[in-house]
Amino acid sequence: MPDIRTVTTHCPYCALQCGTILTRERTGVVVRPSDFPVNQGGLCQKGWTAPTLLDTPDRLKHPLVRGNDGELRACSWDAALNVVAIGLRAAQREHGADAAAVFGGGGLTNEKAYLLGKFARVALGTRQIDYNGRFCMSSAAAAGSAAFGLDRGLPFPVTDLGRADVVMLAGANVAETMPPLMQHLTRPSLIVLDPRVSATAQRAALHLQPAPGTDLALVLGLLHIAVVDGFCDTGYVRSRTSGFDEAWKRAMTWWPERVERETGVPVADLRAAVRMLAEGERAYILTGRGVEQHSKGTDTVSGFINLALALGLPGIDGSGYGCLTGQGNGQGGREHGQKADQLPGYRSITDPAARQHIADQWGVDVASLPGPGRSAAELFASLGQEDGPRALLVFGSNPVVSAPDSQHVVERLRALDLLVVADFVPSETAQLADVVLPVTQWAEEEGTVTNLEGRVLRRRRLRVPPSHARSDLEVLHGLATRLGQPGHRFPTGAREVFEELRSASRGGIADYSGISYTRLDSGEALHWPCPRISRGHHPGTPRLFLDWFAHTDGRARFVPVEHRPPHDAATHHLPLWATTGRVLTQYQSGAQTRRVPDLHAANPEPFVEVHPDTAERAGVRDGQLARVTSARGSTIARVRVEPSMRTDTVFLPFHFPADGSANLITPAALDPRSRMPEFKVAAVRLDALSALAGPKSTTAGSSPVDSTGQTEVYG
Ligand SMILES: Nc1nc2c(c(=O)[nH]1)N[C@H]1C(S)=C(S)[C@@H](COP(=O)(O)OP(=O)(O)OC[C@H]3O[C@@H](n4cnc5c(=O)[nH]c(N)nc54)[C@H](O)[C@@H]3O)O[C@H]1N2
Ligand SMILES: Nc1nc2c(c(=O)[nH]1)N[C@H]1C(S)=C(S)[C@@H](COP(=O)(O)OP(=O)(O)OC[C@H]3O[C@@H](n4cnc5c(=O)[nH]c(N)nc54)[C@H](O)[C@@H]3O)O[C@H]1N2
Ligand code: SF4
Ligand SMILES: [Mo]
Repeated sequence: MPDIRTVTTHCPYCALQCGTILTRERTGVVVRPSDFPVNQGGLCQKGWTAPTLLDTPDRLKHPLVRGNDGELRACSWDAALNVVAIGLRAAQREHGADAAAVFGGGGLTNEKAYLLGKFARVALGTRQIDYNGRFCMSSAAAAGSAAFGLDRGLPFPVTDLGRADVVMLAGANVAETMPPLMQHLTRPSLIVLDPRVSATAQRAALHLQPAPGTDLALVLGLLHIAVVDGFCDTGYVRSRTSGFDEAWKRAMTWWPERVERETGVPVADLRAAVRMLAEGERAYILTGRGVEQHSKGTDTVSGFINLALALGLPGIDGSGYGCLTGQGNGQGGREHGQKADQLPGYRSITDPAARQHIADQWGVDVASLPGPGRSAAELFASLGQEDGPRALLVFGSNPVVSAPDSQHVVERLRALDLLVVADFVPSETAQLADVVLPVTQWAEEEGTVTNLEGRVLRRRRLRVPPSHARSDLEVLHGLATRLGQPGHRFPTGAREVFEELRSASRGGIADYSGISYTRLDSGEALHWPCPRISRGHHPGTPRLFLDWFAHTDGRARFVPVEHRPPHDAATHHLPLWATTGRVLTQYQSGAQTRRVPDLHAANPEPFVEVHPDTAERAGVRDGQLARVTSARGSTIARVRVEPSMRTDTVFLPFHFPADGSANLITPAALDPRSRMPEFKVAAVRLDALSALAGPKSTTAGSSPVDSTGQTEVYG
């Protein structure tokens, strides 16, 4: 394995995938930004400090197996993989194929995501595989597919935003979550929709500050104003869309004064937002988790797409709608088959032609391919239950901290016969595991990821991994062969896996068949779809929808949507809304960034942002510890009194574990179509910690329910 001095690669964290150059110096690995159009020489603090994690003192160095005494102990790879294979087979022998389950992540490379899906369907023959992207952009994906016939976060390059006159950021705090993106947002006027005066809202020309969970009413109101005030692009609607009348019927009753009452946003601001979007020559509407992570997230995104269609934005060069994908490979991670209902190439696992194509690719009988499994939250809720899995493999997620109603998730994980976690640090989930498998990190392996603009990028190896770490691909190979699979079916080389992936994706929605490591290594900017063609090379598709949308009639579809309240109701006992999100220096469950001293020092503990009047009413002071309690349980956080907060809303970051975890209070109420949990609204009470007695947290009311009581299949 070559040990190289310098490589050009990409940041291990978010979907922006800033370009970086890594160098091995005597002092360790050093990072600097590369000349990549997305970050244009910029990196956020997470990017600058990313190499620190490579040599973090508590990095996992040996496989660990839990002994009869309950202690995790180092052992050989052979021994650990044998324990896993025997445990998986025992569970399946006794309880059927679906007794083994797999949970993946949107941080995994395309190659890993692909091989993980193949491993679940072929080596385990289980239906039960899903991934943390279900918690991330599943609502936007479902709404995007319904409207446009395919789901690619941004159907245009990020650099297009720099030419815009106006950009609406609906529930996205990019100044903290994708800081280098702000370089592309200096020219356009920003309209920000956020219940908080976020770092991004501070840069906005217009900030709408709705109550959490009211965005659907808000956007129905914006559509209402657009139509009534004559801003609807009727020519575009007639020639490029279908379904306007039904969508308009719902928006008709959302007159501005009603919207103001529901959302708290003044009518004048609603009108100003529509006027700015309509009068800008080039305009974009972008959604983030703030509007998507709700039990009505899919409908809310449909509402924003309806507004964009009425204004004639999507599929026009210089304008559009997009969803800001979150994780490093949040886009590619949702295309290659680690979703419960999906086969590679963004194919549906229930489509007979898709099943046949993939079965042929994999050299297996089509009848052996399982059908769709449970979505993430439903999978967690079923673990160890009568009809649920008894064994779970986790690759690239830390659900003990990041899943909704997490206390209940911990109980379910504890009920398993076998929990296996592959990670490079002892995450909170790894600490619960029966077997922990130490894997290599981004700078120690090859692969590809697909960034938020659908551009496929090469991650490159800089250095040799620690001697006992194996790559996820090697782990899957080791397990598959122990489960009786021929070794060649589970290659360990990223390039080989990519060759298989591109062939499997051929003819699918996300077609990578024209992309190769050779083309990527020569510096080509390749956005999917990029099919293999008989003569020459397909150039890839940086801008989608310019001529057609991906439905068979080539039109985009309005989807009729109606507002509904959140799962929780505010009561005398739980009078406030809690919403959750991110801070600049911590990433996700914090498993990685809490181990980077410079990042952790900037935000070392859980906090809750509270308006001064709300704090006073609750009897809490700035800097004090407070307990935030919902119907699920309670969490402890330090009070930050913040005059710009709404008086009915508090905000907590979700990056912290144990009794400071925000997900102790979030509901596992699910969107009926995307199965997205309601991370962004919980009814809560705030109390000074000292004034409290009684149980630390409760776990009542825990099985996931969708907000409408429906159980239809998700998108
Ligand atoms: N620093 C940092 N950067 C990250 C990540 C990280 O963990 N840390 N994670 C990455 C990932 S995976 C993702 S998905 C992205 C997420 O990126 P964002 O979507 O920007 O992140 P959030 O902070 O979850 O939510 C954005 C904003 O939504 C607001 N919000 C809360 N409730 C509501 C509501 O009901 N309506 C509206 N309109 N707004 C609401 C919050 O106040 C918050 O400011 O970030 C990526 N980048
Ligand atoms: N309350 C609340 N909860 C939320 C959200 C919210 O806004 N509010 N946001 C949700 C969103 S958008 C997301 S994306 C999720 C994310 O939440 P998680 O799924 O928990 O994401 P991470 O913390 O990134 O966990 C990744 C884990 O995998 C490890 N890892 C990283 N790369 C690899 C790899 O290549 N291989 C292996 N084997 N392991 C790897 C890391 O060390 C880490 O332990 O959280 C969700 N939870
Ligand atoms: S913005 Fe995202 S990709 Fe860029 S340096 Fe920061 S974490 Fe890395
Ligand atoms: Mo995410």
